Amino acid sequence: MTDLAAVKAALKTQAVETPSWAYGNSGTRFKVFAQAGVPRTPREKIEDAAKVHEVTGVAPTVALHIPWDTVDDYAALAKFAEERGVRLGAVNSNTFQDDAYRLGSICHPEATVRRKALDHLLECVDIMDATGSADLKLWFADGTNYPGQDDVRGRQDRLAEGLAAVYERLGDDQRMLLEYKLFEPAFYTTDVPDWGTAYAHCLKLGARAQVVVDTGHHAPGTNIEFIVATLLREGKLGGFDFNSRFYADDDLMVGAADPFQLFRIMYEVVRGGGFGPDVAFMLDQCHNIEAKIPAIIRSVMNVQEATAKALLVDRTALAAAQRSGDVLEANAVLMDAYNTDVRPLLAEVREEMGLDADPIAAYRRSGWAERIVAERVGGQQAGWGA
Ligand code: PSV
Ligand code: MN
Repeated sequence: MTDLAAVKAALKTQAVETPSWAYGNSGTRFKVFAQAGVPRTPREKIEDAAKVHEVTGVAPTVALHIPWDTVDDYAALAKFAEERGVRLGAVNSNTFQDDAYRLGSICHPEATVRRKALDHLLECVDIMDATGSADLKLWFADGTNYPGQDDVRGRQDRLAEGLAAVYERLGDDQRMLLEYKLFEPAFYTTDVPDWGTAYAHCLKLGARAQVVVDTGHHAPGTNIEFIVATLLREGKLGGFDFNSRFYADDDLMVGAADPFQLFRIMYEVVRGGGFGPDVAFMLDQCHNIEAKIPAIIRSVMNVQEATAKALLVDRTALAAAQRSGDVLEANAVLMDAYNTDVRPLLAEVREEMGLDADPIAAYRRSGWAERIVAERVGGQQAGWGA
C-alpha cells in the first residue's frame, strides 16, 4: 500500500522549470510559423512563464538562454520575475550561433576561438551572480563532420581545459550542468556525445559538475532510465532537459511521444532519491505548430502525471516480488502504478494548493491568450535565436 497523503505532499513540492525559448517562435530549418501574441522581450517571456506557474503551481522558475535573453540589467530582470511570482533558473550558454564557431567552440583547433567561447561561458557565470541562478547549463555543438577533420582526442583535451576554467569560476553554491547529445549539428564525431563522456569530464572536475540528461538526445531504443539510475547512484545527475522525440531530437512536448518512458524515468528518479531540489527538472522544448503556453502547461502536467504514477508504485510489494523472483508480479506492481488514472489525484492536489483542478481550462478562462494577442503588437517577436 502506498501512503496517499505522502504522495500528495510530494507532488505539492514538485518544481518544473520552463525554458524562455519555448515561449518564442520556433520552427524547423524549413519554416518558422509565427504566432500572434508571442513575447518580444525577455520580460514578456517571463510574464508568460509566470502565467504557467500561476495555473499549475509547480513551474516556479524560468531558464534563460544567453544571448537570446540578453538585457542590460540582470538583477532588474530577476526582480521583475520575482514581482510576477517566478524566479530565474538555469542560465543556458550558447556557443553555437556565431560564425567563429564553424569548427567548434571550446574544442576549436584555434586558441582565439576557444578564448572567445570561454569568455562567453564566464560571462554566463557573471549573469548567474546577478540573477541568483544556481545552474549553468552547458551544451556544446562541437564536433566534426569528416573523419580526419580534427584530432578527436585533442578535442577532448581542449574540452577538459575549457571546462576546468569555467569550473574554477563557479561560486560555492553554483553548479555546472554538462549536457550531452548524440549528434547534430556535427555528423561524424560529437565532443560530448553521451552520458559516459559527460560523466568522465564531470568526475574529474568535481562535485559541482553534474550531468544533464536531455531526453531527446539519445539513439532510438536507448534505455534512458538506466542512465538516470546510474547517474543518480554515482551522485552525478544534475538535471533533465525534458522533451519528446519520435526520430531525431525534435523538442516535442515531454510525455507526448512515450508517456511510459517518462514514467520509467520518473520511477528511477524516485527510487534513486532524485526527486528533490538537487535535480533540476527543466523543459527544453519548442512549440512550432501548437499554441505555446497551453503546450507548456500540458508538458508540466505530463511531468506531474508521470511523477504521480512513479510515486504510487508500491515499493514494498515490488521489492517482495523482486526478492522472490516473481517476474510477473514485479512487472504487474509497476504496471499497476503506470495504469492508474492519476488525474483525479492531481485535481485534488491542485485544489488543495488553491488552484483550479484543470490548469488548461484555468488558462483559457484567464483571458491571457486574448490579452497578449491584443497587446503585443509591433516590435520584433522573439524567436528561437532571439
Ligand atoms: C541542444 O539541442 C539543446 O538541447 C541545448 O539544451 C540547447 O541549449 C537547447 O537545445 C536550445 O534549444
Ligand atoms: Mn537540451
